[in-house]
Amino acid sequence: MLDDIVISRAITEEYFREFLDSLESEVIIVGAGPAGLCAAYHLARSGLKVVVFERTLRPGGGVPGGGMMFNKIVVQEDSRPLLEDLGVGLKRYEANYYVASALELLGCLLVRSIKAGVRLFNCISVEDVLIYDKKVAGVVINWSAAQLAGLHVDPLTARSAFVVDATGHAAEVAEIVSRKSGGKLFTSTGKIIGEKPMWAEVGEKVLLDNTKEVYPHLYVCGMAANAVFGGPRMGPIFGGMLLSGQKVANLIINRLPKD
Ligand code: 48F
Repeated sequence: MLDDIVISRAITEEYFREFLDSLESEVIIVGAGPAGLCAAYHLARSGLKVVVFERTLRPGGGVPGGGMMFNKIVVQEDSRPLLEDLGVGLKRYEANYYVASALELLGCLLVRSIKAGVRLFNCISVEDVLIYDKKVAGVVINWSAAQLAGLHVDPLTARSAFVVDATGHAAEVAEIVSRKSGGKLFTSTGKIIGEKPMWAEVGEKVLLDNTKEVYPHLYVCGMAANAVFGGPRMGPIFGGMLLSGQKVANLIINRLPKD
């Protein structure tokens, strides 16, 4: 026998048990694209409590679209160990170029991060931040559906020791902090510099340097890092996104015990 109400109660109770337990954490990651998911996986694997908020119904950001909806991605040699660790099959194309299934990468990122303990909430948008004593201390969240419908719904909050902006090209969290702090980001202008035109070689090269703290207790990774610090975009090569996620995780892991 199956009781419709037991099914509804199971979903509701389990969702809100996890949600309540996620209101305070060590790291909140905004955006479940390749950089955010890779960061979440490495942070959770090191034993930290990690919460990811993703605006859309389907996590993965730009991964499943591959290049122009051709669902393959390219990665370079230095990111190969990371993909192998995730369990993603790679096909050598020519020296320093490997091709992978975009969907397999997304599947592996999701499975590995959730099994490592990441709490991933889709359909929730970050619309603001908490700033206590000039440090980012968490995020302000709302149902994406409420935003899409234009409903006047007040948000809720989630607190964490660190926040990571992994929102991609728009660098939404850094943009909010820049606006609300009066341009106090750790960039040359204090504001978002803005991404430069496509150039895979340079974009991938500067990405790891740009992956860092951009305001006290706010880090940027992935395309958001190049957008904030003025690096070029790089299109459907994804090695840098994954390495950037891993780097931001290591920066936070090395810092947490001291704070
Ligand atoms: O855009 P996205 O895939 O960012 P990424 O991880 O990777 C960039 C590549 O996809 C590609 C590229 C490759 O070289 O250049 O563009 O840096 O993933 C960002 C995720 O963040 C979500 C968004 O829906 C997407 O899934 N997101 C954006 N803003 C918010 C958000 C927000 N305010 N709240 C919650 N999620």
